Amino acid sequence: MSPNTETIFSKIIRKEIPANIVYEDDLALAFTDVNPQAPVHILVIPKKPIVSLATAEPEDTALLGHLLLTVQKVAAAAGLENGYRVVMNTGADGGQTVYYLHIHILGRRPMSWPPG
Ligand code: DGP
Repeated sequence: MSPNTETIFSKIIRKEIPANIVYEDDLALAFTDVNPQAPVHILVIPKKPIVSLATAEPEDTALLGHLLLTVQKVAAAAGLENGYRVVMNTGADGGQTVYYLHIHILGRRPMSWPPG
């Protein structure tokens, strides 16, 4: 485990700081974003510390698939039957600010393309 995976999200996993957790299982956690960019804005993270998509390893293949199916489950539970956007900001140019792999689920407003 790289020491730079110790972020605010690690503290949320350990329940050391509060978060509005909407889903949890052995491998993943989902909670609402503190700075929502849409009426529904949820983050899905692995419990295994991974810095970003760019540093995920082949051994994380099943975990990454699990995270995407967690997105599907969480989005359905949030009532996003009309669709939603899934975003993984990766690295500096990708706009990543928290260096702990996370998937944004954004919903309940029309999305534009290209993203900013
Ligand atoms: P990104 O730019 O992709 O690294 O997005 C990080 C997101 O994390 C950003 O939308 C705000 C959210 N965030 C940062 N700190 C906290 C926190 O302490 N609690 C919650 N719930 N969300 C946080």
